[in-house]
Amino acid sequence: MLLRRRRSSSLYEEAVRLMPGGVNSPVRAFGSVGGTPVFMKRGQGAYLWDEDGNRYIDYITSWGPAIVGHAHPEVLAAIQEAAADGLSFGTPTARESVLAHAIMDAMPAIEMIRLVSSGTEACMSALRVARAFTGRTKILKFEGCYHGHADMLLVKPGSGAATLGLSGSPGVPESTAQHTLTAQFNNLAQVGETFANNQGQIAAIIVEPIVGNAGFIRPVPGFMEGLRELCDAHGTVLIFDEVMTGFRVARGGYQSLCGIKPDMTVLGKVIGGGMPVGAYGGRRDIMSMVAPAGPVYQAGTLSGNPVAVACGIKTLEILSRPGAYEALAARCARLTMGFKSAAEEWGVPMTVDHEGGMFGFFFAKDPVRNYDDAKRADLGAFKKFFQLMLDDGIYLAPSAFEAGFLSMAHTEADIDATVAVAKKVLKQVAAHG
Ligand code: HOZ
Repeated sequence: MLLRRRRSSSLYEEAVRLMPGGVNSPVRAFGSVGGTPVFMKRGQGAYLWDEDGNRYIDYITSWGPAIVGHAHPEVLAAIQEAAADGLSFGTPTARESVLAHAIMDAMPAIEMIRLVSSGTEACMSALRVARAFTGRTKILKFEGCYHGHADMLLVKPGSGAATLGLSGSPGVPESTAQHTLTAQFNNLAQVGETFANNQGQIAAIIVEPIVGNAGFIRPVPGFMEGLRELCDAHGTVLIFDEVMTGFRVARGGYQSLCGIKPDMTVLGKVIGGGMPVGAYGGRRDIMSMVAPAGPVYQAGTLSGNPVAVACGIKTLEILSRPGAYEALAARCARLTMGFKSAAEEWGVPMTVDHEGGMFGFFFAKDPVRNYDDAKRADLGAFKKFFQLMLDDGIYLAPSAFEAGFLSMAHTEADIDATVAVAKKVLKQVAAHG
């Protein structure tokens, strides 16, 4: 099946004249996979329909937030009910505490929380607080991890920058970037050396506990434990960026699976259920630094927005129902094993992995443990796979450096249909060489 997308093409032509690259977030531009971005018009459950009326099984789910499926009727009702009372007041509202409870019940390491409007905002705010708490300036992040686009975090970032092959960004002052140290994910020895070379200077380590912005890369056994020990030994704040993994790989995020308690946690995506909500939180002594309880300033007109918060509350409530995560994990396993066995059938090297409702795959023979490994995977094979899948109605992330996300609306039949397409497509990828 070759889908025709005439209207997407003309909308894109117009958009490139209006917006940089025709998009409002770089990965959407299909820069590394080629072709014209698909302009989506409507989503329902596990599906998206584009402006030309083509239907796709969606494996991006808005990059994670649409975990209960697009346009879930209960979520829509909650939003409508909140909206009927007014869109934004710039005052405290009762719902904010309801969402705070829902998050803190699932993540006991969060003893106090601040709601913001995006993951970027949450990450930069958490780091400001960590710096104030420790009285130190340097931070340590991992190559290929993405924590939003704040200046200090655009150093060897993943996501769109990795997709475009950028290791940083012009416009970030050297005087800012110099305080950001980097190490290879899963390389504890390198982290240890970095501490040794920067004694008493590292305020925080920020890490995606499963990397989702350089493809899907899980930590090797002992890595997270090692980070915790090093942070304890050096008085450094350990921040888990669970924007992707929070309420996605498990209700309590990756921290509930690995049993490591971070000092701070950053959230986004699922907690807003598709509306702009981010959050940062953690130890009470650290969070008490935040204004007006403490001196660290951070504010936002739309923080805790009533409609967005209502959307998040209902999403988390649906997710808390029995069997939600088991079903997500079972479908992810079915999908990734389906990809793997199809790849094996045609002799295409592929690694796959998943946790809860998040998955990834690389066209690689050996396990991918870090960003360097991810860059060595066969990006040409990914590009071919992506394009052929898209032309057959399967919407995957348009970058080898992004993860995939399933929703509760994806049925076994959706997964099997996807695997059937993948089988056909991988044969062509194999023929392509
Ligand atoms: N940075 C997001 C994924 N890691 C992409 C967001 C978007 O393009 O919507």
